Amino acid sequence: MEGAVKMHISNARIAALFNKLADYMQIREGNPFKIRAYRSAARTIANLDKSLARMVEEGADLSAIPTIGEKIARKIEEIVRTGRLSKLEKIEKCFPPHFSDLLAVDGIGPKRAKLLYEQLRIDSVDALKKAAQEKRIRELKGFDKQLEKRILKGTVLLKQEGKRFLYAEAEPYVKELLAYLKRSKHLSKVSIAGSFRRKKESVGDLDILATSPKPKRIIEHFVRYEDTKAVISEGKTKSTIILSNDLQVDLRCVADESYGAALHYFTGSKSHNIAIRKMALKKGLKVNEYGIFQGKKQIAGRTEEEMYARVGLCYIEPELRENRGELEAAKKRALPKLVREDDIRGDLHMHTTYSDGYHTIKAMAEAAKARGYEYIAVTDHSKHIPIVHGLDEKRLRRQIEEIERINEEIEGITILKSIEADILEDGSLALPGHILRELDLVVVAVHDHFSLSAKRQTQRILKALENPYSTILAHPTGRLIGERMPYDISMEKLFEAVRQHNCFLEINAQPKRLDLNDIHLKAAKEAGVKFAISTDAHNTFSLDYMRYGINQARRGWIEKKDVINTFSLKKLRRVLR
Ligand code: DGT
Ligand code: CA
Ligand code: CA
Repeated sequence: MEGAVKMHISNARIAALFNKLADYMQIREGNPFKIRAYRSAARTIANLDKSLARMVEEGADLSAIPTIGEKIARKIEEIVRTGRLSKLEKIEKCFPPHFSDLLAVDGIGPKRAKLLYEQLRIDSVDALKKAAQEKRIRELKGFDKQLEKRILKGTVLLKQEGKRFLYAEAEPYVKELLAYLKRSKHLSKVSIAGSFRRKKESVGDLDILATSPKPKRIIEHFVRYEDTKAVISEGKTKSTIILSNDLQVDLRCVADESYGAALHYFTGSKSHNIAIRKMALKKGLKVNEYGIFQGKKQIAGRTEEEMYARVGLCYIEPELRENRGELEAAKKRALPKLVREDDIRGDLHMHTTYSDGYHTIKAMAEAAKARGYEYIAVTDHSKHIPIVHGLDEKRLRRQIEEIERINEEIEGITILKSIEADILEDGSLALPGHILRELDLVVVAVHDHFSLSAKRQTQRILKALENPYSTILAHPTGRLIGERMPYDISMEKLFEAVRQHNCFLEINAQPKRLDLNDIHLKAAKEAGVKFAISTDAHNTFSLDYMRYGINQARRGWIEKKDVINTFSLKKLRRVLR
């Protein structure tokens, strides 16, 4: 539904090329420093919040990015301009055509790939599978029966490098798995851990923690889960399975007296854990997944609260455990009181049959009322984007009249008149002031021209916020998780302008958007910005996306008082003035 976008090579693709180059160089026993440099560059690139393609277009100095030197910068430019990396192509020519596929098999790294090729002439995944079935791999130096089994499994189940699942995609599996595990009579306690418990927007895999007097029985039950595609490992207290959709699930069983310690350990994040451990060490305490120890004596571990208390901290919510200042705040008893789903009194971004929504205004209002809301804003698209059947002035006037009529009839909820007005390329809005002034609020949004330079994109959005009728900037960075990078804008200038013009930033709750993200949210809050958490629902069901917006807000340290749709209608109207 978005306008024409220039296709950019993604950062993920660039990172993959460097990793592949490093793999090949490792097989050929190339310079280990260079190999390490390519790998660390790949890691940086994959985590970069800015499109390298766009930076190259703008002539930015890539070597200013940490871990990216002059030479790598030039290679990135080559990839962006030609789509290819000649150094990789040259080295690839020295190998059979499907050789690099071997590296996507669980258990095979560059060293083993080299050995398999030299000793057994294995040059493809098919050849590898055949050799494993014929039990020829176990004979090789450094290989054994166990590894051969693992490799055979791996050939059926190729690693999907870097594939992550949206939180919302993983959510139904978490529910089902926990319910399934609870059906075992040997289970005492169970909890999801890992990035899912921290409510991260995407998860690499699922981590589940259980306690039981008979862990072996729990594992046996776990590996029989019916949606399982492969059992990767099945130990006495640990097991890993792959679900039919390729989602990996790690299960860990511990004793009851270690439940809190293990839950804390497996919830992470890794860098939060490391920071806690360091802090404890200064007090002469040792922290691990079994508990907190003073010498040999366990002094905590049964609950997470106890773990935090023992190192001198109050309880830290999982969403905050990213080592972004939560330890310091917990020490000072200054942690934020995070916003909750039941603080929400209304939803300020949704579509109806007037544009590209599926349900009528009335149906959306009834559904919102059923969720206990006091108000909603109807924000159909403006006419600018053709596909979404946006409103022109005439149709918006008709909608305004219909909303006024419904508000007369309906009890217990108020429909606010609004629009999702397009921000045009020059920063003006798609509808004129004399109609916008009749609305209760105006949501403004960018839906095209994503690749403007940072300077022009920032000016464009700032100009839109200067419009006296603008209220909320929807999905402020335009990113689509895993699909489209955020557009290039100066966040500092944005935050400043939002405050200056008494506007608000949206936390768009669509699972793929979650825009602003957690890091920007914290920075925006520190800059004094207030927010609206909105679902951008296109039907009554997706009003339930609110919880994803709440998750992201909590990860960004956002409190109830920072969110305007926690206000009563009266107070909301006051801040909208
Ligand atoms: P993901 O799966 O990539 O979305 O992220 P996480 O955070 O779920 O990471 P995962 O599944 O690799 O590990 C689960 C937790 O286990 C992690 O959040 C913290 C803990 N953990 C894993 N490796 C280490 C480690 O090397 N040191 C420490 N302290 N903790 C670790
Ligand atoms: Ca995980
Ligand atoms: Ca894991």
